[in-house]
Amino acid sequence: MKGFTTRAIHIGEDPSQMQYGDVISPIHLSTTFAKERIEDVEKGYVYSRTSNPTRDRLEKKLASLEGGKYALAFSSGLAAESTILLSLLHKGDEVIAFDDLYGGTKRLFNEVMAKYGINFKYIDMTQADNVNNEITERTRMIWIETPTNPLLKLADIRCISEIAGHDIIVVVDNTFATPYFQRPLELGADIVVHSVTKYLGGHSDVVGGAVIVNDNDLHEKLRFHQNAIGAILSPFDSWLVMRGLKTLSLRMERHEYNAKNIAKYLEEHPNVQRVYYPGLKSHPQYELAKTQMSGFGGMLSFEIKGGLEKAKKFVESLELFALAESLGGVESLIEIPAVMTHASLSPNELNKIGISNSLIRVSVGIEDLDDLINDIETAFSV
Ligand code: P1T
Repeated sequence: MKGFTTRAIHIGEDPSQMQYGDVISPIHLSTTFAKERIEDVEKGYVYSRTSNPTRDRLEKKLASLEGGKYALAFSSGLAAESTILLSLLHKGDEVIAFDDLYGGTKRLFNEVMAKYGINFKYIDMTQADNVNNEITERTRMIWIETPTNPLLKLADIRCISEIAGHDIIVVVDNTFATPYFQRPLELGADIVVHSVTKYLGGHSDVVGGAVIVNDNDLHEKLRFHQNAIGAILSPFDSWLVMRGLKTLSLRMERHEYNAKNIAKYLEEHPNVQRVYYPGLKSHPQYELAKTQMSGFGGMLSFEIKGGLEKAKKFVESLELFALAESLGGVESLIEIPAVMTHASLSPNELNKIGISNSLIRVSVGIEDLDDLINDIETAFSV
């Protein structure tokens, strides 16, 4: 098999398959595809919700990068998540989920899916044994984010997949690590889900989601529901993600280099209480990070001394780090989860998970490291 970057560039872009020998695949905007006579067998495409040549090519690229057989592209990460849940769960089923998850994922679980009789149990998955203790005869799915958003906790994918066995579906949200640094299917997970909006798109210009699987039966169910529910990625957005993926490996190397250095810098800073980054030796799961991931990624969080007021002042004083939700673009972003990305959680829940008012989350971009550190240094002194 060819290397990761070669596949990221070439899969789905074969000039010999293109009408004019295009080196990059064109955008197929047609919503429908004609045939000559009623009884003609279609040329593979009928209607673009069901399948579309541009989306197909993106799906092939995504499958290859995650080491999966099949990928499906959706209009957002949450659309991908909703389709997984609606395809595979029934009333009365139970999902065991990591207690530290993107706030919007928890909102989908608690405020949408719970209405249809699906039960969600949240646990600390940093200890795989905790999963074992929670499994009942109603458990159908285990939902993992690793590293988590926003506390960068890890779950041991291999160990939890072994605990789950054949009957419980293990889903891993691989948004933070990306397939460049972590491939959950190779570690035994059944389904990988992504917010493509983040590193895979990589340029903060497309909202999208993806699901990747190996199993034929799971794929059939998901493919049916992708069409039946209809939350698909548009041809133009599919094309943008294909373009973004070609530089994923280069971007991730630089994101990681910058994040590692900023994490070390923050760890030494007198205004900082604590830094959360899986690539720091002080991270409680540093050893797991080294074996499960081939790199530590570009996301980090830290507690600033001085509470919410100081946190607000700091994030508002930065020049290069945009004060914004989302992550994974080439530009650096910063936010306060308790009042932004995770504001849909109650103060009680935030407290229980360990998301304080002075927690700041950073999506470290690929700018010049010195400029980023100078910007942080200036904001600390304001
Ligand atoms: O925003 P959307 O493309 O629908 O993806 C949802 C989602 C799923 N999983 C993870 C780990 C995520 O971080 C997200 C979206 N997160 C943000 C918008 C954020 O700022 O954290």
